[in-house]
Amino acid sequence: MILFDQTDIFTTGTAGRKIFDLPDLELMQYDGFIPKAHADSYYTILLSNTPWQEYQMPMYDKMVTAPRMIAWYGEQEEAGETALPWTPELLELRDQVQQETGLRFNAVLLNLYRNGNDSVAWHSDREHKIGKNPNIASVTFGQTRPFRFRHKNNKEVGQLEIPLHHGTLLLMSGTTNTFWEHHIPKSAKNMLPRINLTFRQVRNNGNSNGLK
Ligand SMILES: O=C(O)CCC(=O)C(=O)O
Repeated sequence: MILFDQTDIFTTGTAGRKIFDLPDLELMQYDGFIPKAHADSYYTILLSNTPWQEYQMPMYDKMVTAPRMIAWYGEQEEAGETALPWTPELLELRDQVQQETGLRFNAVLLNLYRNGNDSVAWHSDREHKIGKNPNIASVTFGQTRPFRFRHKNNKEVGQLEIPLHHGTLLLMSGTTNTFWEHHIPKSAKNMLPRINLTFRQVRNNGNSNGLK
């Protein structure tokens, strides 16, 4: 069961911000957080100026190339040696996210989904380095892709599907990542590139890279 079309699962917060009313879930969705003209400009700059990298991830007993490209930014003391230094655009975006959420973030993981073949498998963001019940602020540019959530042990709650649009902010907090998993499915449709930024609060353990 996909819950997105059920209007009773969210209440409208102030000025277009949506809060979802589902167990163990703390999500705030703000479409149009970055207005279109600015979103267009960030999309173009991030797409062409980011040193996108493929990376290897464990799958069962072997390593496979992840179906997306990534870049990891932050202060090296906090985000680890692999972190790239903040760029002016990423700092601008971080400021806007911090102002909206009232939270502070010290690292950001950029994901590039080149086309419909790129995806992210079901997972939750619960690595040791971002702590229990992390606050994660996601900003999307480019192609709208559905972002799906499923509860890990309450099977009576259906899947939630949120289309993440160009300029949308999604804040995941509280127990969301403890009780829910999320993923971006592959699509057979013709899809343009999508960039997603997840701003994170990482611990100073010297070897974080934000990757699952
Ligand atoms: O691309 C997205 O919207 C989500 C990315 C994600 O799940 C992650 O970086 O952990």
